[in-house]
Amino acid sequence: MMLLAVSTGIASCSPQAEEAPRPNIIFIMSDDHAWQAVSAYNERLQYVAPTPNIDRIAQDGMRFDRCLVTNSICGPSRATILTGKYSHLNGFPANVGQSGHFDGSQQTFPKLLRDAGYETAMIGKWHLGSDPTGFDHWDILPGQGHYYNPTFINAEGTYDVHGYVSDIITDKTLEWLDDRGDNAEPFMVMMHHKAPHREWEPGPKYLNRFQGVEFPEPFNLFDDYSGMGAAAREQDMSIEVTMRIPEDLKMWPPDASGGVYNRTIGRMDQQQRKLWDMTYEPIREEFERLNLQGEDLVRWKYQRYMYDYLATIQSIDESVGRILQYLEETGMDENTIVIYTSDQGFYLGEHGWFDKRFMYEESYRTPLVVKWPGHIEPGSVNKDIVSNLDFAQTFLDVAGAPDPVDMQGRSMLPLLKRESVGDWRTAHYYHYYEYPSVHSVKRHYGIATDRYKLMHFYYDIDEWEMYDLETDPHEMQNVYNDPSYASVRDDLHIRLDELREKYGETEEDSFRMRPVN
Ligand code: SGN
Ligand code: CA
Repeated sequence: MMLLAVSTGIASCSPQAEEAPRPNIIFIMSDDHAWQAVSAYNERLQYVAPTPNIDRIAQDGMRFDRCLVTNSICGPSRATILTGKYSHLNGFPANVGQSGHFDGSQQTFPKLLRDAGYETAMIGKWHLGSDPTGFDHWDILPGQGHYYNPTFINAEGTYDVHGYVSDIITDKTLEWLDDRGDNAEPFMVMMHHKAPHREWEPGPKYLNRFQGVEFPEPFNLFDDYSGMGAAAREQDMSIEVTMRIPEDLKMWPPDASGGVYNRTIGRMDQQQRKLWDMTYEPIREEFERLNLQGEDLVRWKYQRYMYDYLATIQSIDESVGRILQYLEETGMDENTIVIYTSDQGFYLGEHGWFDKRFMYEESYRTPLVVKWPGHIEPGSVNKDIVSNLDFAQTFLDVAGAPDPVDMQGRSMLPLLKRESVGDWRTAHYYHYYEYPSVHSVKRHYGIATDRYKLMHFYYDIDEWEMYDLETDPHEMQNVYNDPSYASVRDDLHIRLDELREKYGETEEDSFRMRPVN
């Protein structure tokens, strides 16, 4: 049996001689990395844009096939991860305005790990509006951060670093690990990447990675939403309408300046800009010559989108590879648990979309792979419904720290060890609040089981949608009013009410927890 030193506080944290030392935790998270864009989840990707290092975590450990988020957007996901609580309790329902300011005085898992004798660090994208708390060391990007020559903030102040953001975040993490030297305390480091967030700017090394590659289109790229509800029709996140050609697809005219240009490629030095132009100028010239319209234009935009998005992920995969290599070279890999995930999923052209927010599977589900030698069976796959709500309690359990009574998730450690768990959750609760706001996805909450999904777009339209993932895995046909599903629907309603009650959420919360400016 594996022994974990159970610590009750800093004073008692030194492990007994016969006990295994408590494991280190490396928690790698990227921003908007769709599970469809991890080749461990998507075989088709093996041939066009593989992610061998992320896949290696799955091969050496466990792949979770149904990790669902509580609220599919950046800050809210991060607040849930830190607190182990739903948005209505952690006070961070939406990215915008005052709602986008995390109350750092509340209980978080890094604070509890620190109390238990762990050294804690947070490096990279934070996006919670307030300074990090509970960390011995933090070095973060302000807000969304920049891809090229990014600004960082740490306890001493604000400064710029020359280079590409994913490489810099990795360098900083490796430096922090190196600087610890022989420190006997276990550590927990959060290496949180900005990529592959919009506007998907690839690093110099991967600018040409996908030249000549044709990416397979999703079959519902031209979805007309006839089987879905008003929320799907009225969003503002389509490749066709919303995706901007110069800003998102790098088709800037040579004399471009101002706005998005300044905050993105306008930050590059001459050498970086030269490499960039060598890639994009020929594409832009061809685009002007082709003068595409209608579906041809959407197809072209989709190809450009995939080229850039997947190229930013190549840098993420390289980063993961560097961390794994470092762990192996130092022998630390034996006693370190490595987690790779994203703050939520993302649309890669499914339903004609990019972005996230909806409870449909592409953005609701997030990648999750975990390795821990000797504890997780290599190549194992878990199909239970787990959630970013569970991360905090999992980390605490792995560290042997007590499980706080007020967290709302559950430790995944028994699942990682493949112990039989008879009463694991069979349904998951979701709630998205950020409307009106960018991308115009209407507020909704809902319940998902292994087979069904029931969603309520409650605010300003009051519409229900229900999907049968077994017969309709791409969620094209709302069956809420289909009489043959009446009993399933009634049962889902009951279970949804039960979950709302369990998590302490009321109808009033739904309306109260809105984006506040
Ligand atoms: C920005 C993006 C949006 C994105 C939000 C939230 N626009 O506003 O496309 O949905 O961030 O993203 S951009 O023009 O600035 O790229 S999140 O990951 O932070 O939630
Ligand atoms: Ca995000």
